[in-house]
Amino acid sequence: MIILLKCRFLSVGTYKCVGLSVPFPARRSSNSNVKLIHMLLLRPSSSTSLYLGSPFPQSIVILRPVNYQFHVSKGSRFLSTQAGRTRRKMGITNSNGEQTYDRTTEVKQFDDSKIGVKGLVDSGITSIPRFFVHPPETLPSVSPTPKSFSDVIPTVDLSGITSNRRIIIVDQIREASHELGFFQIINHGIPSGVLNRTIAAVKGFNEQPTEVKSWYYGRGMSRGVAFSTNFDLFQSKAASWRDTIQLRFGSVAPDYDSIPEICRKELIEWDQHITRLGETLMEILCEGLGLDAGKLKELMCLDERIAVAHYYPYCPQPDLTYGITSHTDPGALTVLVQNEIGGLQVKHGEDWVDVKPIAGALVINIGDLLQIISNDEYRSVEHRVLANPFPEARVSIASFFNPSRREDLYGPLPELVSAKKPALYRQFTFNEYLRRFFSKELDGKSLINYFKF
Ligand SMILES: O=C(O)CCC(=O)C(=O)O
Ligand SMILES: [Fe+2]
Repeated sequence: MIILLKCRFLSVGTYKCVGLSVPFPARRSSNSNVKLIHMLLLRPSSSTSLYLGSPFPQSIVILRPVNYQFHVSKGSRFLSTQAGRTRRKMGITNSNGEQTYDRTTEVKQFDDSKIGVKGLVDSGITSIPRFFVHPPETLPSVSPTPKSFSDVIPTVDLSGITSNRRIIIVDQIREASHELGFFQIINHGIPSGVLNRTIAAVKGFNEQPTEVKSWYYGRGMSRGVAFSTNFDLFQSKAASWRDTIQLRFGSVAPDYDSIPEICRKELIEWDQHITRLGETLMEILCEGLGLDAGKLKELMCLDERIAVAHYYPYCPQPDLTYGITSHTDPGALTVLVQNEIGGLQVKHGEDWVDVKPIAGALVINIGDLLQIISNDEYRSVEHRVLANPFPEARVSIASFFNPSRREDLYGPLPELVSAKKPALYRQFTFNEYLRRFFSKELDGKSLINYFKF
C-alpha cells in the first residue's frame, strides 16, 4: 500500500510513523506555484496507514483512501493521534454536488497542531486555510478611510491632571466617551521605554520557533494564563488572523511560572502600570458623570484585569479575513497599547475610522459594562482590526478592567436614573454576564442588547 502525502505544515525533522522513520523533507514539490509543499512516499505496514498530523486535510492527498488509525511522533514529542477516516468521508457534498469541507475537523486539527497563525506563516503558506475566510458581505470594503475621518479619534493630554487643567481633561474625556467611546491619551505617566519593552517582549515570545511556543499553546485558564489562536475559534463562523496570550490578574494572581519567561516580567509590570493608570481614568470618568471620583473603584472595577497580548502576523490574503472581527469590549474600560503598524478601526456612524498609532500613546475605550452602569451616558463602540498586510507583525496589548465581585448585581447606577431618563438595562450579576459573553462568538453589540429592557 502506498500513500502519497503532501504536507505543508510540518517542521524539518524525523517523523516516526507506525514503526517507520522518515527523513523530512523528502523532496520538494516540482510545482513552482506551490511553495514549500513537501511530498513523502511512505510504505506503512499493510494493516495500518498514515496521516501526518497536518492541520489541513486539503493539503493532504491520499492516493489510496483507507480507513486508518495513526500515531505520529517527532522525537519524544507527541504530535497527534487520531482515528482517521477515508478522504471521501472527510469531504461534505452540498446540494449542488460540489465538495465542501468538514470545517469542524479542520479547525480542530489546526488547534491540535498548536502552531498558531504565526506557525502557518512560518511554514511558508501563500493562501490562508479556508476556515479563516470570512463571507464576502462581512469583509471590510477596500475603499480607504475617508480623509475627513482621519482625526476623528481625539488625543487627550493628561499632563497637569492634578492642577487646574483637570476640569479640561475631565471634559475632553467625558465628551469623547459620550460621542465616540474611544480616545487616545498622551503624558499618561507610563514611560515610553516601558511601552516599547512590553511590546518587544510579546513580539519576542511570538517570534520564537513554533516548537517552543506550542508548549504553551492551550485554552484552559485554570492557571490564569493561556496562549492560543482566537479564544472563540470553536464558536466563530470564521477565524481571524492573530495569536493571543491571555492573562488574568487580580484577586487570584496568575501562576507566574506558566507565563512564558521571555515576557513574564514585562507583562506583570505592565499590569502594575495600567492598574495605577486605570484608577486615574476611572476617577476622571466618574467626575465626568457627576459621581464621586471613587465610585467605580467602589464597584470593584479595578480589582480584576484580563490582559490579552495579541500578535497579528503578516497575512498573505488580508482581504479575505480579519485580525479581529467587529465587537465591543465586555468590561468597564479597556487600556490598549499598540505598536506602529496600525489596523485598529472604530465604527463611527456607518463608517470605520482608523485609530492611528501615536508613539507613546495609549488607546482607551469604554466597555459594555460602563455603558450599562452609566445608563448610556458613555458609549461602548464597535471596533475591529484589519488583517495585517505588512511583513512586520502588529502587536497590541489590551487590558480589560472587570468587576471582581461576580455575584453582586450590576445595572444603571441609581444616581444616573431619573423620571426623565429611566433605567435602560435590567440588573444582572457579572457571572451571568460573562456566561453570556463566552457562550457566543465575538460579535457586534449583542451582549449589551441582551440586557436592554
Ligand atoms: O488589537 C487591537 O488593537 C484591538 C484588540 C481588541 O479590540 C480586543 O482585544 O478586544
Ligand atoms: Fe476590543
